[in-house]
This record gives sequence, C-alpha cells and structure tokens, in this order.
Amino acid sequence: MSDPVSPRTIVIRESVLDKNRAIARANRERFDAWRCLAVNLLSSPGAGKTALLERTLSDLNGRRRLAVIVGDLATDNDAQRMNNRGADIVQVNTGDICHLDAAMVARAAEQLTDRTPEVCFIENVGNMVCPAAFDLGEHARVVLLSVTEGEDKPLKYPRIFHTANLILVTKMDIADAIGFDRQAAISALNRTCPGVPIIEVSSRTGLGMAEWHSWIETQRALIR
Ligand SMILES: Nc1nc2c(ncn2[C@@H]2O[C@H](COP(=O)(O)OP(=O)(O)O)[C@@H](O)[C@H]2O)c(=O)[nH]1
Ligand SMILES: [Mg+2]
Repeated sequence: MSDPVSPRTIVIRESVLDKNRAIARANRERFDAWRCLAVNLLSSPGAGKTALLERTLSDLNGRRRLAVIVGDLATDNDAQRMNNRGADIVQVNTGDICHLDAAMVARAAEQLTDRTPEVCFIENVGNMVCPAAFDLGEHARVVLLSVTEGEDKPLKYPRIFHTANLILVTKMDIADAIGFDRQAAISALNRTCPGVPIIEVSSRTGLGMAEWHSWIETQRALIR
C-alpha cells in the first residue's frame, strides 16, 4: 500500500498559490488602471503561440499599443522573433520553472510603465500542465491546440482547457495534409470545456485572424 499524502506538502503548495493569487490580484488592478486587456496564452511547446503573436502584432501595429511578456525556460528566441513590430516585448527567463507566476509578471509589467499598453499578451512557458494553476492577473486565458498534437489532448489535459476563455485551433493550413480529425477535436473540446468559443486559425494563411482580432476587441470593451 502506498504512503498517505503528507498534509504538510499540501499546506505548502496552498500557501504558494495563495501568495500567487494575492500578487495576481494586484497585477489585475494595475492592468485595469491602465485600461489594458491582459491575455494569457497557454499551450504545449510548439503549438504556435509565438507565430500567432508575430502575426497579431504586425496586423494590429498602429491600431493599438501592444506589449508582450514572454516566458521561456532559457532563451530569448521568441522575443527576438516578435521584435520590430511596434510592440514592447519583455522577456522573462524562468530557468527550471515550467510556468510563469504572478510575481514574474509583476516584475515584467514594471518595465511597461512608461508607455502603458492597451493589450498585453502574456506568452506562457510551453506546457500543458503547470501554467494552468497560476493566475497571472490576466483578464482572459487563451489555450492553443494545434492540429498536429492529437485530437484527444483536451481529454488528456482537461485542467488547462477548463480554465480557458477561448480556444484557438492552430495550424489549420496543414490540417488536411496531416489527416486532422476536426470532428473528433471539436467533440473533445465540447466535452472538456462546453460553451467555450473555438476559433480555427492559421498564422501562415491568416485564416481566423479577423475573428481573433474581434474577440480581442470584445474582451477589451469588458474591462472596468
Ligand atoms: N504550417 C503552420 N506552421 C505553424 C503555424 N504556426 C506556427 N507554426 C510552426 O510551428 C512551429 C512552432 O511555432 P511557435 O510559434 O514557435 O510555437 P510556440 O512554441 O507555441 O511559441 C514553428 O516551426 C512555426 O513556424 C501555422 O499557422 N501553420
Ligand atoms: Mg513561443
């Protein structure tokens, strides 16, 4: 028989999450004060978060003041890719930590005070598990599911999908080539997170971008 779970372990984890929640609340108040929509992007590595942001920054350049806080274990590759598109990019290296937390976002947001954004995207560390537990002070969570990952991922990693306000099914331009089963994916999403809107997108062809931009504007209008 396995040992019972140590109560002490649970208490420590709860206190970490409590502390995170308090900082997240302060982050949200700051974004509200800036009248800035904060969007947390979550997915497995390689689902297309940076490609989506590259395209979004270029599309919205000149229409909105944009910023990206980008989390990465070790490199600034994604920040380099998003540079020179009119947005402020703040890199956060998390080292061994598999998710961003609210304190990291608070430090990053300090760097945006001179030119406060109207929309701040937060590209989380690519991971389908850890980032789900950490509120960053965002207004909305967007979970990306790429057509190459397997249609059953929402059933296997339900927590991240439960917390989503929007699902983007990415890389639709290669869906046919790789035999993506659209009905299976939609049905897994509807079972895991019923009612959450789904937009099919391609950062390569621009499919779904107008709908994605319009979702951003609708969310921005909801900020107090
Ligand atoms: N065909 C296709 N490839 C894409 C698309 N979006 C991203 N990719 C590719 O998928 C890989 C991972 O994308 P990236 O944006 O780095 O994913 P991230 O790790 O979630 O930030 C790269 O080789 C991208 O060029 C897309 O819409 N269509
Ligand atoms: Mg990336």
